[in-house]
Amino acid sequence: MEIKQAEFIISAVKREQYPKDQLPEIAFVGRSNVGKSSIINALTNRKKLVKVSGTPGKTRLINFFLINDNSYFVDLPGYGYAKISKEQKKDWGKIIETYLKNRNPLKKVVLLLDCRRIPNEDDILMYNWIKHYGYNCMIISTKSDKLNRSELSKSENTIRKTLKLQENEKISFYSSLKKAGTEELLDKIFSEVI
Ligand SMILES: Nc1nc2c(ncn2[C@@H]2O[C@H](COP(=O)(O)OP(=O)(O)O)[C@@H](O)[C@H]2O)c(=O)[nH]1
Ligand SMILES: [Mg+2]
Repeated sequence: MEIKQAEFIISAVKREQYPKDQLPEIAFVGRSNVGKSSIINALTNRKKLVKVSGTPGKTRLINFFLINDNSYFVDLPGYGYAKISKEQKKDWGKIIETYLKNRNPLKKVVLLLDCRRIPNEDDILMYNWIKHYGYNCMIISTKSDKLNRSELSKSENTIRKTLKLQENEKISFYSSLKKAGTEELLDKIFSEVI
């Protein structure tokens, strides 16, 4: 699959600002600096649809992008930035929870994990949250250009073990730098969505 059109629609703070047209949504979430902005740009084949590496932890908004006029990519605020206050962390939780609760158009949550890092407590929590709310979770391990084949295989095992994945839960590896396998990855992202 190919993305021919990608258009920024709104940065939402409140539920009332979410799109009301009921088109299926695919949400992206992950630790700050995991490469979330980069992958959305790579998948949509746009250099600056989303700003890359602005001040981490500052985005408190949920950004909606209309894709091919038939679905949305939803950019959820990144978590785990060390320098934010407890108050800000609470805000983050509220923003994510408000979105995840009863979001009928949400068809899949893409959890991004850096292939060079062991998933931490926040990642595990996020994964369990997605499952708790009953959403289809897809895991993409980012920045795969940073590791060789055997290191990637090791990284896969670590992720599987840490998140206690079932055998049928797959991990996709991707590099927003190299962009190899973009169409195949998009096929997987959109499978069972539209
Ligand atoms: N080598 C490499 N660097 C990447 C890749 N994706 C993102 N980065 C870098 O990682 C940093 C954080 O990326 P960004 O997309 O802003 O992450 P975000 O905070 O999750 O939105 C930036 O310096 C990017 O250039 C990738 O696939 N390969
Ligand atoms: Mg970002």
